[in-house]
Amino acid sequence: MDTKSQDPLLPADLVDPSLSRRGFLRGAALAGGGLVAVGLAACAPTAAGWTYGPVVTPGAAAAASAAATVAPAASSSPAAHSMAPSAAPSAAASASPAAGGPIPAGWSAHDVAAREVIRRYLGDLVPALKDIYGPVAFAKMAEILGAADDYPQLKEKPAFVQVPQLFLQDALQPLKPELDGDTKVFKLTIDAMEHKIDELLPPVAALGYNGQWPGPTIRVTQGDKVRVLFTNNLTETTGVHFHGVEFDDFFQDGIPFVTQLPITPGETYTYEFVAKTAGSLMYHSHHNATDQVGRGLLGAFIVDPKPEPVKYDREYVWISNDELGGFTINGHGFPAVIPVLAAKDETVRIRFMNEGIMMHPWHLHGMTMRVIARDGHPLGSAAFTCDTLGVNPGERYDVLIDAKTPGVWAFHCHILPHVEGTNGMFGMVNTLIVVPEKAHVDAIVTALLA
Ligand SMILES: [Cu+2]
Repeated sequence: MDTKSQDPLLPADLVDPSLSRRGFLRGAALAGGGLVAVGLAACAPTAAGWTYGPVVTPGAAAAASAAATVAPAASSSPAAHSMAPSAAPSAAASASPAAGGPIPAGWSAHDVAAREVIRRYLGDLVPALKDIYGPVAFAKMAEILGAADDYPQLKEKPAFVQVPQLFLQDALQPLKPELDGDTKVFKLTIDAMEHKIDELLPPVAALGYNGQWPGPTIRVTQGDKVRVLFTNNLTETTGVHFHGVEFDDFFQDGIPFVTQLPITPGETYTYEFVAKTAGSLMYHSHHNATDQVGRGLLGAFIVDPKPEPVKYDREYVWISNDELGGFTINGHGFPAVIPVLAAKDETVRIRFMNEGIMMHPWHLHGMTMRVIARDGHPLGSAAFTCDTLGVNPGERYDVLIDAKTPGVWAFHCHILPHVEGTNGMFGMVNTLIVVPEKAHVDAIVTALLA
């Protein structure tokens, strides 16, 4: 298995497999520039007067004083249990005029908080955008962000870099197997852990494979013999199901009291099967799953067909969840979500996987998605093009995006209470950032690592 070719965000020539944490930074840096445009052009809440109306106070001075006391979205939200964790921090932490400069006339606390989210998202990447997008576009971005205020986040790393779980990139990179003859052997632990959805929020009591949410990607080639050992470090029992696999032996299916006894605390349990089914699959708990999957026991299982018929330049695994921690993409809520980046004329493959309990319609601005596979199975002549793709719980969809138009493009769930609230954007928001040249990617990375 060539790990160099499997980084989800970067072309092979940029990946040093020995530097996965640095790889995370690279991945994060890639798309960092994009959020400016999200705040501006794509998802700016211009008339949030319905369910999540801004905390309106007349006049700039009043808005300024209200900013620090804006009520958490949970208090007014029908999805309160899920919204609160992602929505609260922008107002609670730093959306104050003292931290961000004067409040423009006509703004409410909502505007202050919404801008704060984008400021946190871009962090100290902002200066690097000048060389990427050119002076004219950069000037617009700087004006929109209020860069002249010299706000504190201009000197801080972007939110998605600050999340302590720097395992995120590791999670998106495949786990390296050991070889036992011609069998690929993966060893994982099942752990209780503290997990930060967003660096400004207190950690949640989560569960993870190898201490990660999502767990590390397990990736093999169609036809491989696969053995996966799970050591249960929890104080409760569990079971692991490989979702989408066509098993020869139903006792490998991972369902306690149907195909096996539960895996007890301290026990190491082995699953073994041939990866007959190619495509985007998953693995997750299938025991007390409402709680265990909702708390993070989930991961991607990718089986590459041999040969791979689909050509693409970059790849991204996109696992959604909507229970503990609110609305998340790969275990984090916006602005702590790593963007998707591509250079112009590249093709990006996204593997949507829904590990939550509700459907999420993923909507890409500015370009379309070519849907090529459902639940790992190629659609062939039934492939279709769309800009909004509903992904139900348990489903996986593979899409190709031709990054033909440079810019920053919002890419988000279109159930609006999952993405925008009183405190600005949160949760299931991401961006596709198309830069003019591959070299621009390196420029952002260099700025981020500096
Ligand atoms: Cu959604």
